[in-house]
Amino acid sequence: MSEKTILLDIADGVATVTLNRPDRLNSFTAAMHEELRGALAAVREDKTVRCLLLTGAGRGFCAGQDLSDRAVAPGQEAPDLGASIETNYNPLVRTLRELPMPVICAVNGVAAGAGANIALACDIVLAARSASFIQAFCKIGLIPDSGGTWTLPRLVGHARAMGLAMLGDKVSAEQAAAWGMIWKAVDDDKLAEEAGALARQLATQPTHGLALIKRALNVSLDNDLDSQLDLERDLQREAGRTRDYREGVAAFVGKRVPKFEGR
Ligand code: T3D
Repeated sequence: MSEKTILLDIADGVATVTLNRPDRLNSFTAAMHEELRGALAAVREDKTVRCLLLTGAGRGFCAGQDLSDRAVAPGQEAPDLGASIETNYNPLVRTLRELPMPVICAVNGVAAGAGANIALACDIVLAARSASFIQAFCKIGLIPDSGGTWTLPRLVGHARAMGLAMLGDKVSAEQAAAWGMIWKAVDDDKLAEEAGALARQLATQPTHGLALIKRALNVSLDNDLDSQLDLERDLQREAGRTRDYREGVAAFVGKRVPKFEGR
């Protein structure tokens, strides 16, 4: 029987999803996309899950699309990459951005092409010091996808986004952290431990409130101040009606540690 290309483990309120084609640097096939969709749907359904942790097996995080079935013989029609993006990559990025819980990415090694931009679509990105990010698309005549042309300028500014997209240079984890592309770089042998601890900690926090923070920040750079103030008012109204808000205030006033339920 063939090995699963996606591993899903749920414990302590954390769903850990591992991309699992290490011999191909976890590059995506259509079957792997399908398995990932199934895993993320299970995560969304499971009411015990309050944080998602995404990582890769082996020495790479993800090398984007598996190019082995993209080679086209002379005279043969090229595959419809738009269809691939529409079916696979765009829904994945939308799911990560919209999942109503924190999504942590532990980038354990090279993240190239769509692999880089899927990592950058996550809410908090930790990377092993030996990991790197490569906008590899330009080297094969493509453009950054999986939200890269939207995410990169917002994270690193227009000049760096343009340089990265056109040159396809490798950005080290340290450089990515210094540029504000990711949350932080950590020692290789500490990545799993640190990302796991962070995920478990977030899974004890007010999940609904964190999901509202995510919603507000994900649209803020596209809103004017008035619209964002209105949004904050509406989301704060919603946050103020959660049990976790009541618990947070009660715990503060009672000088005790809060016990959040995620609703
Ligand atoms: O097509 C569509 O659906 C549209 C969507 C496109 C989205 C995209 O992601 S397009 C961009 C695709 N990705 C790339 O262009 C990156 C290709 N890979 C690389 O440039 C390099 O592998 C890396 C820089 C990522 C890592 O280099 P290195 O030297 O550390 O490893 P390696 O030796 O190149 O790779 C190890 C193995 O993985 C190797 O196989 P082998 O020789 O051991 O049998 C290599 O062929 C394989 N591998 C790496 N990336 C891919 C891959 N096999 C298939 N597809 C890959 N993307």
